[in-house]
Amino acid sequence: MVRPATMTRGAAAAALVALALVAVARAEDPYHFFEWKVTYGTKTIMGTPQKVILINDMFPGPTINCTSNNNIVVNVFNMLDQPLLFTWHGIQQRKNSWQDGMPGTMCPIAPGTNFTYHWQAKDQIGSFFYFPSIGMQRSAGGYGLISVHSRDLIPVPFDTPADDFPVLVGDWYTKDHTVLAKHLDAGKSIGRPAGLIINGKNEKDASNPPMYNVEAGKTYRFRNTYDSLDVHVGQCLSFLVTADQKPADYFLVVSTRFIKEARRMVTAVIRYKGSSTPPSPKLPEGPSGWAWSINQWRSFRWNLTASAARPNPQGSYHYGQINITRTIKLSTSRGKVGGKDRYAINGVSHVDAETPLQARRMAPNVLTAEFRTFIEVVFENPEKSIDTFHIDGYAFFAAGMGPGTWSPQSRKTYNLLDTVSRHTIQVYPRSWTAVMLTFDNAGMWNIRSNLWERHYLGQQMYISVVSPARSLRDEYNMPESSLRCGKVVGLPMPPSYLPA
Ligand SMILES: [Cu+2]
Repeated sequence: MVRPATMTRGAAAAALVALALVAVARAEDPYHFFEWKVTYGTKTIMGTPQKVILINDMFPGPTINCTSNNNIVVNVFNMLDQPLLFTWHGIQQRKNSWQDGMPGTMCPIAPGTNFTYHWQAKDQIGSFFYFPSIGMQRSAGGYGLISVHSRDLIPVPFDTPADDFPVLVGDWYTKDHTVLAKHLDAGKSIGRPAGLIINGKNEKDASNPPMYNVEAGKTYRFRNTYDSLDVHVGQCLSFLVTADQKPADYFLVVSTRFIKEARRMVTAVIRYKGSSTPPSPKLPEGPSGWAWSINQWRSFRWNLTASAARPNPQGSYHYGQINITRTIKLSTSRGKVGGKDRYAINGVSHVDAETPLQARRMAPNVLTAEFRTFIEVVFENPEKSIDTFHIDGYAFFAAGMGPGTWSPQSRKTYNLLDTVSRHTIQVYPRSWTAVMLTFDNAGMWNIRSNLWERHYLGQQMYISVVSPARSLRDEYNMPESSLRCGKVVGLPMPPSYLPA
């Protein structure tokens, strides 16, 4: 390819855009095929052998490594003794909630059967993860990283890192996931986890051999899902680390924050090439207090001057200039039903139905949003502990956070210029968080607490976004291969959408 030497930066960008359009017109985006055998296995993660969920004998499961717009095909063989679904946390599933893998959107894959997911990482870059969405299976593993790289043609505002490291952090319970579910069903708490793990490993195993190997002077990208840089439960971040210290071994430390009990902590070793110096056993003090955390959140801003790929969930970066057509307040609560703990949103504690809501379209625990309206969603958390919320199918702009209850006056404190768009947001104790988004992705989408105990006990709901045009431009048809369950068994497929 000839590249004129005198081209200005702007012209080069224009030329690249033209090239990209040609490429799209010529060929379908590349496909990646995966075959996953999901089984139980025995692993010793916190000292005692226990039953874990493995994918192709691995925990964490295989990484899905792809590039924006790639098509992903995953044939899942469920060899567990329970129904199974995978959800792709943070993947927006444009027009395609049929593949979102929550019990309200899909029928489960029955034990001993298989199902093939088809989805596209449409217009997204970043780190995401998948996990089994039914019951408490997530606590037994079955999760893994989804790494969506930016296309070569689209610039990012940093040099290509020397390497890319996953940091998948999770709570770990030594009890079986079915036992945890039984505890919750009986109205008991599952208590605090036994500890934290990084990439499926406890501290000892994450250090020997070292988990991350670096060379002095180089910069590395860490793909992180969970809590460290104050990454809240269910959040994903990737961050750059320059190996600018004296070549030696160092600890990467992950510790919990904002829980009453003693901190849970896990470390992994980062080894500089050629190092023979063990890591210093003296770990740095972590930050403390809410204010630090909120301030750090405020410091996450878009670099509005960088020419770079960025999520564009609204078809406009100027989210602060769009008129809000509706405010949806979602207040969480905790209460007893039949003497047992339940969690709720706006007083409704969600229970999964035998038939996905997708098939029924309307149910009392489903909110309806008008297609393409720009909506402000306010999460209120009156509890004493922090919560985090995720909206499937979307990324949103977290415009504001504050103490107490939200009022229209609270809008004066919003960042309407350069907050980052994300799929999961924290709500501090006795506080609110307001997010803004255009409901332009038709389908049935789960809104959930990422605290899985609360999620299991009803702190989740669905939002139904229907395109009145009934056009394939707005939503794909229900795939012929969709599993059927409950009330829709034997019924014909819903009427097809028509080409635009
Ligand atoms: Cu999601």
